[in-house]
Amino acid sequence: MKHFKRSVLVMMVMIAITFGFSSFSFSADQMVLKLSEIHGKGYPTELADEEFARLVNLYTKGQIKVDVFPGGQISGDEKVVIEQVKIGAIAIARVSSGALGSFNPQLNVFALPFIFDSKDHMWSFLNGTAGQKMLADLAPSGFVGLCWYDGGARSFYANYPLNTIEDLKGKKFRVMPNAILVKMVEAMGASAVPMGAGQVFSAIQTKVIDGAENNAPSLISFNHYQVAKYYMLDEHLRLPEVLFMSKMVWDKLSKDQQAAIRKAAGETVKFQRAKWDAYEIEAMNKIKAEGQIVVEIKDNTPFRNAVKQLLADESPKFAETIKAINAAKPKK
Ligand code: BDP
Repeated sequence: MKHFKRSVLVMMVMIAITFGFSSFSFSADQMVLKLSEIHGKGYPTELADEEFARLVNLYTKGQIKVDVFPGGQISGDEKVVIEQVKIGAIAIARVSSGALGSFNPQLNVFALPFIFDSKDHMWSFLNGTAGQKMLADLAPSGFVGLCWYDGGARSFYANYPLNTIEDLKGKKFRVMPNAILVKMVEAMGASAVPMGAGQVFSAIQTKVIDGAENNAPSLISFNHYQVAKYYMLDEHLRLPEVLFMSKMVWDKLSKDQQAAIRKAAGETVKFQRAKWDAYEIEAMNKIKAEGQIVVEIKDNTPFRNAVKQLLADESPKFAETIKAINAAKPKK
């Protein structure tokens, strides 16, 4: 008996060595896949991750269990998480396309300010052929794109009053590590400081930076509203969120398991969008109730003008996609 136990153990260790990854583990007939999420429990993308996990378990009849690690437990820096997914150390992640763009340049079209007119415009593109093809085109970078989620619109916030674009001049704003986002902030007159989301709170608190840019739900999620009291709604970016998988891990699954994962992911999109729409309003109300000064920018022409040259320089790299984005504009 003892010997039997030992040989089973040896076999399991050998399997682990053969696969060489901690992104998944096996029990008798179950594979466990790790999913990294920067937001905490209850955030719209985290709820979607949990729903995805439930559906994967259901559709694979328990063969695959997805373990969600929320709240940046694996890393508060999505760049680090993406690197881990690339080498198969983490099986699945939900990140911002702004972070993933540094690994798969086609995604940087979303880092171009004011590329979408509205939420409807973004979704009409993402759900269309060109938007879905972008998920498939993650493959050469070592990823399998599963689905898009809503990430709302991003605006600037700071620890000093923000009312117009002029107020950005000479100040330091955090961006995700992405060359286009750096250029965007510079075009608007400020200096850009790329860093992972996990460092932003203390960077604002210690005045290493003056502010950052994000959607209202993230200001709550990361507690940034506590250290940056001024929020200027210029809505310069709509960066979709993306759920994706390590191609190295994907390639080890059976065709049926792959199909089950795709089906599960596809079914969480509506779920996430509904959670997002409700939480976007709730988060904005909470921020205001907590005393944050929120300024609506009624006419964002000065912001659009500031990035005209940047768009002229960068757009040719994404000509085909931009054509599809323009064609997806909902008819007025
Ligand atoms: C939030 C995204 C999150 C990013 C974060 C950021 O949901 O995935 O990590 O922005 O700015 O909106 O880094």
